[in-house]
Amino acid sequence: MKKLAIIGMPMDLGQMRRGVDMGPSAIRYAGVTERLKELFDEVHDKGDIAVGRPEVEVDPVSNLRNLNLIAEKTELLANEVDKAIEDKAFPLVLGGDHSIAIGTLAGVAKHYKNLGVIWYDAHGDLNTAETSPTGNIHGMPLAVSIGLGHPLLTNVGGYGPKVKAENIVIIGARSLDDGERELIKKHGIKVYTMHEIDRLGMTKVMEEAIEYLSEKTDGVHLSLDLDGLDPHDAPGVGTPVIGGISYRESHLAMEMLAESGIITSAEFVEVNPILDDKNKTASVAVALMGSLFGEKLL
Ligand code: HAR
Ligand code: MN
Ligand code: MN
Ligand code: MN
Repeated sequence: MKKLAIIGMPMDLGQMRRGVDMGPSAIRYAGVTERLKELFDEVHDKGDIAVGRPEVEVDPVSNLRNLNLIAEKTELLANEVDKAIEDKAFPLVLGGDHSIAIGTLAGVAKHYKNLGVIWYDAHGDLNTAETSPTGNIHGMPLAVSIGLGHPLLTNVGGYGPKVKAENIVIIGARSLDDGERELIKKHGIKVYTMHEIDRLGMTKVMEEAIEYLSEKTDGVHLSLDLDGLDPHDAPGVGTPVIGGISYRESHLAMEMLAESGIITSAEFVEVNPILDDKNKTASVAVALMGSLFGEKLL
């Protein structure tokens, strides 16, 4: 019995470009439910988490923009994700900027002793208030997941850390801040930058990543930031970085994950329809979800 729970997280508080809160609508408009209905016995769209339209918090001292709001809203997401898993459904979260991963992981990780994470992204999202050049929390969720950052964020869900650094694989990185580089070295986080993807090819990268994670984890969360793709293929994102992963390579990566059977939860984030070209990025997200869940060409 394969059951899918789709959860929308319309939150844009983790960065400063408005519009990414419309990501879940754009992905639904691109036909997510219809597409995935073919691949599951049951697909339930749980609607959106009630983020509302809160006034943005201004706290010039902390270098953590919207800290309290993000802690509060991601807690709501964590509860919904937790419920989906208890209901034996695969949780698929639609973002929203990447700060929503704080909530997704809080809901997922309590169900696994040794959760693995694939972080498909141009960025490391490993900043803390001390290292962040922007104060934007969407640049911090992976650090938060390993217990680094403000306690209001690391304790979402009432526990932490969520993930061990050695259970993380970052794929597609090409824009890392100095503090993030240091942290990657210090914690031995496995990273396939664009250099390794060019050099080894996506097939080898995914084979290695899958082998690395399946040896030691009891579940793997895929956190896919659409800016991991090249802006030519995914233009509707707030922080595009040229030289990214192609649409085809991304399909291949998703198909290999489908074949491996290791993925137990997923989120697709940073889709901003205001910055997009005729909903292209949302459509790309839906096509990749198709491959992730086992869609075949023939
Ligand atoms: N590293 C930069 C920062 O911390 C930019 C982060 C951009 N993040 C995302 N998520 N779009 O990957 O602000
Ligand atoms: Mn990201
Ligand atoms: Mn990113
Ligand atoms: Mn395909």
